[in-house]
Amino acid sequence: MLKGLVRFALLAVGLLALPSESFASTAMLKADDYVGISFWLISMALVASTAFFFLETQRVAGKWKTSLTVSGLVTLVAAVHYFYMREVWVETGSTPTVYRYIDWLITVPLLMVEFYLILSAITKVPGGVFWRLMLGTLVMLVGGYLGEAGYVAVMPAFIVGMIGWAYILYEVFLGQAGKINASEAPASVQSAFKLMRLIVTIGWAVYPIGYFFGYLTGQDATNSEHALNVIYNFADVLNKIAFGVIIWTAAVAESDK
Ligand SMILES: *C/C=C(C)/C=C/C=C(C)/C=C/C1=C(C)CCCC1(C)C
Repeated sequence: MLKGLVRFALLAVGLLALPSESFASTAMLKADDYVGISFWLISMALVASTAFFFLETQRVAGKWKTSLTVSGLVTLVAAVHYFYMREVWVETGSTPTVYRYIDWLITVPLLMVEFYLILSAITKVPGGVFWRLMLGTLVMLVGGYLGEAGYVAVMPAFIVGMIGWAYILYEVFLGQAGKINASEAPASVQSAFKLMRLIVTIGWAVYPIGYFFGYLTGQDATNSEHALNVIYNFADVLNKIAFGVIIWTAAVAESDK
């Protein structure tokens, strides 16, 4: 079972390398294209993280394996999207909004599942917690997409997105998820939960900042697109890779007891 998992992880990572190979023949990354380079670097970091999280599932206690697997899925899904996003950027010089949002639509719910899983590893958690986190995620992302894709004016779309995010924050700080953590979780889970919460507050705040610099400063289009992509890319390192590492830390600490 474990050997199978490892083989799967290695195969997945190997397959991931393929699309970037075939793309390389059609577009070259220029040495001064720092946005393109950031797409490239993060693609590689995501691939490496995926291998790491999958392999480390062998090391932790059973109830933690799912959390680490989900972390690996987040970085796997993002890595594939990053290959495509880099391609769009290098070939056309424009923002890969559709790929970005498809990625978020898959990975943000998976990150929300992590909150649920990390609490479920230590106690029984009502399903409502999960569904409320999903609802907030959908409102946030649909709002943002409608604005970025030009279906709705950027400001009202931004406000709708902010409302969805605020709802998620409410749930993890003051709602049921927060309460369960405070009353029932052991110290190491509490500290992981608090760190994850901090990421959803401070780490996620980087995205609306990116949106602001991308659409709301009145700067010329090229500057705005560069800012938007660099800021979003930086945010993904924090919120996908660092988030997974935090879960890994809690899982290892709890498993070694
Ligand atoms: C791995 C990808 C992640 C964690 C993406 C998170 C995205 C957000 C937190 C986006 C938030 C936004 C707002 C809060 C306001 C409207 C614009 C968005 C969608 C950029």
